[in-house]
Amino acid sequence: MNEGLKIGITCYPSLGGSGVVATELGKLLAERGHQVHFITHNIPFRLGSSFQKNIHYHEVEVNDYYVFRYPPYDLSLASKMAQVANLQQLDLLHVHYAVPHAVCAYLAKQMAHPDLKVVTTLHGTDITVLAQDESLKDMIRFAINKSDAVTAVSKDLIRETRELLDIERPIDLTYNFVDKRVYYPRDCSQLRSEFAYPFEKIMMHISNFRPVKRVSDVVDVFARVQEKVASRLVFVGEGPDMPKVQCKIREMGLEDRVHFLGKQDEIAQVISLADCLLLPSEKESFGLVALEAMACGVPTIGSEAGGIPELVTHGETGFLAPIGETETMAEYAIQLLSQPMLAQKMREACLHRARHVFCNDLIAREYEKIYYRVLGKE
Ligand code: GMT
Repeated sequence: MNEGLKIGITCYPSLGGSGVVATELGKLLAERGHQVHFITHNIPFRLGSSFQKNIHYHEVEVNDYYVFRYPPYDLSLASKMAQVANLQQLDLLHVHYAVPHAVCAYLAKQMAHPDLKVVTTLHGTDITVLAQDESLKDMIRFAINKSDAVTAVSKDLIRETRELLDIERPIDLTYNFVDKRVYYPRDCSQLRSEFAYPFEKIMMHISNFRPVKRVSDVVDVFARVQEKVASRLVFVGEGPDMPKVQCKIREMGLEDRVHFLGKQDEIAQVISLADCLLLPSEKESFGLVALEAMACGVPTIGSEAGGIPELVTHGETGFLAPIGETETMAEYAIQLLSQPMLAQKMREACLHRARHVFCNDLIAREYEKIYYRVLGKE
């Protein structure tokens, strides 16, 4: 049995898959007896405000000194990381998202005690979007190469990191995970009646409505499906493409069949309402929301982008089509929503796959193995 570790975690604390994964991992590690120190500019939203054993929070305060045109958040973060590492004698910093977190961790390591290690987890757009920016590319490559271990959330992201940044060092695969105590099919018969008649099906899309999510494709798919299957579309979340999507829905005369729930905290409850999730993204290193749906027994119909095919097994736990092929996606959705036996089979396959392949304990152990390896305590 290995000893408990002292781990600093830095992530984007607001809504977003990388912040969710980092926070949930921190909570799991704390339950497993490690001392976890979140070092962020706000309390991560998934952390909650109640006291949790083994979890500590260190706020990064940015100095707004009058000569600064731009307050230097990155320097304040690096300095705070080093301070916490020294004061708490952290074993390692686990940073989520390359920019600026892996760069700040490198700087912190130069200032902290000599045994401090840095583990960087790549989540997606830090590579698929930012690493295409020539002004950031060298810095991202530098931070990745200087980390003691690097993990990425899908094989596809590992491949893309190697290709885009010409990186040869080992990168560990650490899939996203769900906590089976939270994500399971919830009873939502009462809530369901607020959105749909008993004979109607519910299709759902959950995202931050960024252009990479191709939310307009969701509307195209739904427009075709509702001509053949009595159904409703429920949107959860909000973001930059929301006005465009609302306009499209009005133009297509679908507003009576579409519901917008805005941002929601109780995703397991909301997702359990759905008969299928739509995820037609342009880029998606993993697709945490499809895993959350899977764990609640809800199949995904989506694109073959990025790591989605590693999560959703085509024909077993959902259906996938090339990016932008909304007609094919609609055909799959009609098949799923109109064949109760297929829907039941997929639901069972979803529950099985989520519990056995992407379960929290399994992935937490993978991370622990990496920590002990970099610390030479295998
Ligand atoms: O998908 C988003 O827009 C949020 C983004 C993030 O950076 O928080 O999510 C990324 O990380 C998640 C957790 O690892 C992955 O499940 C998402 O697929 C990934 N998003 C993209 O690659 C677009």
